[in-house]
Amino acid sequence: MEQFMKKVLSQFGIEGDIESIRPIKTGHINQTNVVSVKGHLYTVQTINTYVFPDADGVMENILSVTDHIRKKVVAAGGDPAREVLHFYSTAEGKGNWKDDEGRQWRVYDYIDDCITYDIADDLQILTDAGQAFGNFQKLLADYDGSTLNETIVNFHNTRQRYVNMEAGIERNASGRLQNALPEVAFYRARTATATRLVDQIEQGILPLRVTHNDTKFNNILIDTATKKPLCVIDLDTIMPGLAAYDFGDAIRFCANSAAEDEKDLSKVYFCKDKFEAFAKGFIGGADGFFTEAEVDSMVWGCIIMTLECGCRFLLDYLDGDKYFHTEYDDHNLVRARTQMKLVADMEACFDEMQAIVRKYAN
Ligand code: GN1
Ligand code: MG
Repeated sequence: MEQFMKKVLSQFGIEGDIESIRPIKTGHINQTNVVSVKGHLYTVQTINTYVFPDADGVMENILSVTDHIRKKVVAAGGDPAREVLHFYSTAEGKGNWKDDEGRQWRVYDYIDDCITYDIADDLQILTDAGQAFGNFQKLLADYDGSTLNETIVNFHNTRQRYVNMEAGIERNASGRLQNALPEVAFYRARTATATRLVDQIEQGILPLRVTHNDTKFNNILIDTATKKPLCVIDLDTIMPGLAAYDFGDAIRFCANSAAEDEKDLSKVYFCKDKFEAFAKGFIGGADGFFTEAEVDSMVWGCIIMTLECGCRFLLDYLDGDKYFHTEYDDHNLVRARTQMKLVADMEACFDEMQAIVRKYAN
C-alpha cells in the first residue's frame, strides 16, 4: 500500500517517503486517504469510475472551476490555501492518473484544522453554511456553464430518475422487490411532483446556473477555530443546474433530525428550525441574487431533491447495491425510508416553508 501510494504521488510530482496513511470514510462514492509526506498532508482519492466513467471530464471541470474560484478568493484578500481545494496535475497537465488496474487517482492538499458535520445542531453554523453554498453559486455566476463536461448525465433530472426507478422495478435484479412494495408505492404516488422542476426548465421559467449539485452538509469544511465555513468540497458534480437543487439537497440532509440511514424512523423528522436557519443564509445572504421564480422553486427543490435521492436509494436496493457504498443488507432500503419520512413531513408544512423562504427573499 505504502509503496503504491508513493508511486501514485510521484505521478503528481510529489516525492518523498510516506509517513502515514489514514482512510476517510464519509462519502458514499469515492475512496479517500489522507497521506503524510515530509509533514505535508495530501488527500489521495480514487475516483469511482462506475459512478463517473469520464474521469478526465470530471477533473477538467474541477481544475478549471477551482482555478476560477482561487482567483476570486485572492482578489477578495482570502487565503487560497484554505478557501479553495488545490489539486495537483500530472506531467501531462491532467488532474487524474490511471494505474495499470484502471483505477483513476487524484491528489489534492488536505486542509487541516477543520471539521465536517454529518448532523447539524448549531443553527448559526447552518445559517453560515447556507450563505457559503449560496456564495458558491455567486462565485460561479460568471463561469460559462456550457464549457463544463456533464459528469453524470441527467444527474438531477428527476423525471429521468423516475424512469430509471420504473426500469429497476421491472428488472428486479436483486429479487428484493417484494421487500420494498410500500416504498415503491410511496415514490410512485409522487411522480407528478417529481417532474415539476424539469418542466419549469423546459418552459424557460427557471434559469440554469453553475451549481454544485451535491450540497450535503458534510461537503463543507468548517474552520475549527472560527466555526465558520471555510471551503466547499466534493466538486465532482459541478454542472449546469438549478439554485433549487443546491438549496433542496442541502435541506434534505441538514434539516433531518437524524442520520440519513437512521433505522428508527421515530427519530427521523424534518426540523423547521434548521430549515429556517439554512434558508436565512442561502436566500437572505444572497441579496436578491435569485429571481422571483427561483425563490418560488426553493421549497419544491427540497421535496424533489429528497424524493429523487430516496428513489435512487430504492433503485440501488432493487439493483443489488451497485452504486452507493453499503454496510449491511438493507442499507439502501433504510435510506430510502428516511427520505420518505422527510418528504411526508415537508409536504405537511409546505405553506410554512414557503412563507419562511419569502420572508428571507424580501
Ligand atoms: C452521494 O458523494 P457523496 O457521498 O457526497 C451522491 C449524492 C447523494 C448522496 C446521498 C455523485 O454523495 O448524489 O445525494 O450520496 N453523489 C453522487 O448521501 O451520486
Ligand atoms: Mg459526492
